[in-house]
Amino acid sequence: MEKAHRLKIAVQKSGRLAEKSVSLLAKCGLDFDLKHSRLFHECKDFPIDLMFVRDDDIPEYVADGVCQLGIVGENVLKEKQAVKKVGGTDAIRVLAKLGFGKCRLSLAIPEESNLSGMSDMNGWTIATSYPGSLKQFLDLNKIDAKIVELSGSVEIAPKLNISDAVCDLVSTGGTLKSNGLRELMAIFESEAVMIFTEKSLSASTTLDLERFMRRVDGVIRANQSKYIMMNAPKKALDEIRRIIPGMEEPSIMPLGAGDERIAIHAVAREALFWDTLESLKAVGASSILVLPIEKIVP
Ligand code: PRT
Ligand code: ZN
Repeated sequence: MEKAHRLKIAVQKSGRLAEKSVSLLAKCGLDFDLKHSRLFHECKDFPIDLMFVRDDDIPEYVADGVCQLGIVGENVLKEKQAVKKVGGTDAIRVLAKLGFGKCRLSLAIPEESNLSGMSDMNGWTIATSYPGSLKQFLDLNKIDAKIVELSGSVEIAPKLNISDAVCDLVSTGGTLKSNGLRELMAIFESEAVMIFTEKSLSASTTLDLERFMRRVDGVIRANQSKYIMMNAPKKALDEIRRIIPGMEEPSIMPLGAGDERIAIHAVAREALFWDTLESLKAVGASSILVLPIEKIVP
């Protein structure tokens, strides 16, 4: 295979992952001119080209080495690998979980269905757009059910008497609920991932890839972290360290002439929820500020 001189990355053209994928690349400092409807969009200041495609085709483009990188839901990758329709998808590596497009592939049944155990599903019909993943699950759990493959609107299948149950992606659960279905269990969790193949990678594109992935890691770390500042009684410091999840060694400055109160500045590696901030207030912290972080370079 001919070696590429520039990296190519496949991204969903329109849909749930499209905007966040482009926004991730922009946060990595990549500047694309997206005004024209071309297949490839050249990045002006980094040797990488963007290719907009349907999400279902992304594993294939990467497996074939047409693109060395792609942003796709784990659910799509797992399904392609399960049905083995795309040769070479086993050689695809997941370089990073990207923290968006989160959902789960779940089994759901009509509210009124009685199910005392998984074995009750023997002989059932299950509608899904994920036949490969569902078959793996059924085989693993030794359930002998029939799979009906539908390309969309899976949630209406029980009402139409096409199936006894469904296996579909769920995020809020609203779609299942409004169709009278109840979620039984998740087969797997999914989020958008950066996938990669070393096919067609040259020595120079290997270096570009390392540079690109360092930027992606920096953006993911920053998205997961917050910068927190507060004033607090000095004696509450140990307590505060316990309250803030993943707090790194904070900067501590004395406040005023006495040494009873201090200012604390720190990076928190996990989400800071309201109850965390309320716990900080309860131990005497005040003027608490939580700020987003744009980039983290270790
Ligand atoms: O046109 P193209 O083929 O590129 O896009 P698509 O229509 O196949 O996919 P799209 O844009 O709908 O989804 C792209 C990816 O987003 C999926 O492959 C998942 O990785 C991810 N994702 C995250 C979801 C959901 N959440 C999601 N909720 N994909 C689909 N859904 C659907 C689900 O199928 C169901 O119909 O939303 C409904 C359930 O949502 P809730 O919130 O009611 O539970
Ligand atoms: Zn699709």
